[in-house]
Amino acid sequence: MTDTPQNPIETTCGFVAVIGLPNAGKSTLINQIVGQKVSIVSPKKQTTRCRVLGIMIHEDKDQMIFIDTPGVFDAQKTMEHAMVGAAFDSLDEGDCILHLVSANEPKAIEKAKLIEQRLPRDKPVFLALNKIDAIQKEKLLTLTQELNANFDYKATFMISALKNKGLDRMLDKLAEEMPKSVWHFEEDEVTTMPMRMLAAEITREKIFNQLYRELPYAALVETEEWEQFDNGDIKITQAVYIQRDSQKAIVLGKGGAQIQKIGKAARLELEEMLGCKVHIKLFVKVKENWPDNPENFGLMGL
Ligand SMILES: Nc1nc2c(ncn2[C@@H]2O[C@H](COP(=O)(O)OP(=O)(O)OP(=O)(O)O)[C@@H](O)[C@H]2O)c(=O)[nH]1
Ligand SMILES: [Mg+2]
Repeated sequence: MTDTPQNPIETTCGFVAVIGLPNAGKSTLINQIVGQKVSIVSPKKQTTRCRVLGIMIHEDKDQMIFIDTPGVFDAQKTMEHAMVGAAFDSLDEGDCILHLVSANEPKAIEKAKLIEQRLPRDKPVFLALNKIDAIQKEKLLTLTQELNANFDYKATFMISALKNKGLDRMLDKLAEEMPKSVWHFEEDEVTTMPMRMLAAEITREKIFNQLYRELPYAALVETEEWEQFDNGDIKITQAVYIQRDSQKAIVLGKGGAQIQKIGKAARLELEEMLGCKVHIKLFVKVKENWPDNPENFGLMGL
């Protein structure tokens, strides 16, 4: 027996499915754990539209693959059913489950039932109360007691994904649930999402953060071209699809000011991520009622 990290007896590797209501902080948590952005974040609900993997190595031994999922809500439209379906499918994939609840969610206990009724009884399920930085301590105790009365969680963690509080202890416990195995991914891999798609997601994040009302939900971003020049610069061309012609003027803004602002924010982040100069070109196009057509779900990673 050797002590190399890839010795199958010594290493573990497994999946942690992270499930919760929209806005619970799932993507924030996974980015914090992985140490870089793999999944986009916004203060608006239903930001994540598909399953995203965030991969990390714990204590040089355990490769933990976190599955970020779309928030669970009462789906009505075709696309919404696909999103919530992807979230529940992850329950089958996880070696253990982390149910993330925002401690400052109004009616958290009532709403958690939507998820609790679907949680598996045959594998370890953990509860994490997130956003403890934003709530009074007394409320946490009541929340913990009531949520544990409704489901038999293996343990409860109090965390702040944003402020990186309580995560080490949680990771130690989750690592104990990982099956003995060789690692499935290289040591430096953090996600399986292709760079073209991550770049499209970053633009979508800027849309979520800069536009209001129905517009973030009406937008779909696709990277159409990715070109690397001899000097190292990268040129990225993306289509921003919206549902109706009437939405075009708002996304473009006066004299194109709004779309330029979105492009600039995406460019700055991509330059930081890729470590080179990035040129980004965004084209706003209409794809009538795209959320109703499952043919478009591939573009969303569903
Ligand atoms: N105060 C505080 N805010 C947090 C914390 N974690 C996440 N947030 C904020 O909560 C909002 C939602 O975070 P996301 O990570 O996008 O939540 P999500 O669960 O992935 O949401 P969906 O993708 O819509 O399901 C963002 O504004 C985050 O900054 C936390 O620990 N404390
Ligand atoms: Mg998310």
